Amino acid sequence: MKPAHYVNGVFTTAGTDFPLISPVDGRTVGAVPEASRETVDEAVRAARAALDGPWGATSSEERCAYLRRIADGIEARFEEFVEAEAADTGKPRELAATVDIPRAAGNFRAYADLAYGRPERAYNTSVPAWSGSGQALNYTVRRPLGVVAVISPWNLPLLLLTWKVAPALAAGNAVVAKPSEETPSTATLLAEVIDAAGLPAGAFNLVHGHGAGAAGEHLTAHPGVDAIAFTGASATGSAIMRNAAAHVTPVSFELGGKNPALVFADADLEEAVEGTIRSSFTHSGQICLCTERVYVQRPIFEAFTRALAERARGLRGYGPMISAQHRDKVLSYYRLAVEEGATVLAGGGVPEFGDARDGGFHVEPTVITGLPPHARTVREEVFGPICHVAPFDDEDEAVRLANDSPYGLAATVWTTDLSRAHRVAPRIQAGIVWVNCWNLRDLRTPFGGVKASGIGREGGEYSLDFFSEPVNVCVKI
Ligand code: NAD
Ligand code: 6OD
Repeated sequence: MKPAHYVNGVFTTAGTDFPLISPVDGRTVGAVPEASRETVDEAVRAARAALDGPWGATSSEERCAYLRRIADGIEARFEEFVEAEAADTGKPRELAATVDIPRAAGNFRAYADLAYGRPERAYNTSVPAWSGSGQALNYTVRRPLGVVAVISPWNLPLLLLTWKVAPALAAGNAVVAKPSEETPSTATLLAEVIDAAGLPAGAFNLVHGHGAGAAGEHLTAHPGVDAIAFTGASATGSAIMRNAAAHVTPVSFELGGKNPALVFADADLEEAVEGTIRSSFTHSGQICLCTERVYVQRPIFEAFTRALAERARGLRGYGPMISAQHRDKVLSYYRLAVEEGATVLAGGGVPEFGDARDGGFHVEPTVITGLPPHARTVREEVFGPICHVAPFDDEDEAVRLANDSPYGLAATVWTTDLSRAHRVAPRIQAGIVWVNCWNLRDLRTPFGGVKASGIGREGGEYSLDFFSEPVNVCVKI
């Protein structure tokens, strides 16, 4: 299947092709059309027309029914989605089959449930004598923002695309989506599912292409776009914000992280080690929620670090970095860590397979220690399978180290002391704190980050709020 744009209900491969490269073995496996400025314009015009046409006239019930049909459509083509996601990202098939694709369908179901019958507030208000006395009724309705641009990254391509598309559609917006240039396939399948679900033309549009100076920038700088929902790197967020400023376009940003794990001496050691292996190395560290800084209370520092490094050395079946460029960036941090004085306890290099995978973009799961808090490797997001382990003495120091970061997305706390968990969690400057678990998701909860990790919250009502505008109606009765 060749990735295609989907504009105004029509699939098109207009534009110059760029190669689609398999991260598993480095081979070119396809071609992707780069959307021109004209194609982006056309998509934005189609979205506007949909709002002025049948899509704009749909009721909340009708939109929720569409969302459920889309979820059914994803599930009906489950295997195709799994294959495409695993091929584009190189992630283990099992990960795509247990996380990415079920969550993509789950996003549509969750927002169908949340948007349907969403309560609206009403207030009885006394009318002052100068306005005629009596009562008034104030009630608040929410209306869609209009044309919403959705820009998503390559690490969880369909999960993160649908995480925004589902609530945007549920709230009645028309969407123009641009997935990452590295991972166009499941977005194209999604467009096919949406087409088959019978959404009015223009309600959902898809354009492929690059970011800076290309389709992504054309879209987010477009005067016809009423809001931008973006997931990706913090530096890209800044660039998008500069363009959005020209039209005061509202943004919701889910950005980078340098997430800490705090392991207290009273933690269940095995559980904390296994949990940190998962939080640092799932999808080879290419999840924004992954742990890259591990702080361990001194009495268990040696035992924890030894066990973590041993488990990391034994990891098998992990996937590659998404691209040669990203592999080179991750390896440059492996080298920088050593230059900065780190001791490498596990990994640090490139695995050898003796087969076609040697042409791919694999790096070893890596555990390092011995760096000061100001080292670049401890402060900058690597977005690969690496974590730095450092000791701490008490709770205050643990919190101070966790917060000593330009980022603030997620944190994990490992302790069997419930009081400590409740004391520490709210002191951590992050949008999400997991205690004795990691990446346990409930789609109704707020999701997002502080500092350089984002602007706003998505998830549940938070997404529906972002993708709609409250309008208060005051009726004198
Ligand atoms: P990226 O910022 O390079 O790209 C993300 C998307 O933005 C892509 O679709 C890209 O084409 C587009 N883009 C790039 N430059 C643009 C520009 N100037 N204008 C408009 N669009 C532009 O990110 P990536 O490399 O795809 O993903 C990795 C990054 O994403 C990491 O920093 C990671 O932490 C972050 N991330 C954050 C979350 C979260 O929920 N907070 C989730 C996943 C990934
Ligand atoms: O689980 C989610 O809803 C979510 N937004 C995950 C983000 C992961 C980042 O890579």
